[in-house]
Amino acid sequence: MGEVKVIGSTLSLFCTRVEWALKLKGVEYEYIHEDLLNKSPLLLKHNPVHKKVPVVLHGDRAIAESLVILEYLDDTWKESPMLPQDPYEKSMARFLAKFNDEKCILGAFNACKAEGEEKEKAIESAKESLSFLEKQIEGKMFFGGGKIGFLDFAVGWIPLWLGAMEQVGEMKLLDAEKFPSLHEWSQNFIQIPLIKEALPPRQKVVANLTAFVSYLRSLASHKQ
Ligand SMILES: N[C@@H](CCC(=O)N[C@@H](CS)C(=O)NCC(=O)O)C(=O)O
Repeated sequence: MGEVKVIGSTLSLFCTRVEWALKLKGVEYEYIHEDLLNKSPLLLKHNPVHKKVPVVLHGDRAIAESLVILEYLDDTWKESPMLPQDPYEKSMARFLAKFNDEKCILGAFNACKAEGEEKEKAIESAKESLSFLEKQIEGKMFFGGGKIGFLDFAVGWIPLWLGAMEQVGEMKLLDAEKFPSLHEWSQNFIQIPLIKEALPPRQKVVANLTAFVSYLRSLASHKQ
């Protein structure tokens, strides 16, 4: 099948979802740690378009973009399928994963870094996006039903990274009363051994995010 290598950064939620998928599939892999402040020729060669992690190398092939990688892994290793078989269900899972990345993660991050008047608006907008995820998980154990899969890994940033964003941004987004199902899913998800095993330490995620947010805020204040 060819050797599998992950070019990644352990503090990245996008890289962590790829590790979860590899572990679920029981695929052995080598982890190549990328210094995002001084990107390696290997990363630039294999992801010249975005220059971002994660990149998976499978033999002589390179696959970039975490959601694309999850689909590649699912197509290549058939055991423990992550995506639904039904075409409509599959397209919904893809749609929601994209929505999660573009609206929920970005919305929460924007709320985290926002200050002053913009903050309340950004918080409301992030909560509105999260409420769509809440509807998807209502009455279910996992997003795809009874088994962990593609959407759980996509939304898997919530227990750790959303908590870190709340801490750094001094705000609350995932209120247990407003989002009971998402909150419960999040608590259960983080207890699963496969998930726990690949999670980076919370303090490191918080420290990294704190540095990144203050860098972005200082850039913004110099522009004014
Ligand atoms: N849409 C991409 C996002 C990947 C991404 O944003 N990776 C970050 C680390 S969390 C990165 O490589 N940042 C380096 C940079 O932007 O220069 C995916 O799903 O893989």
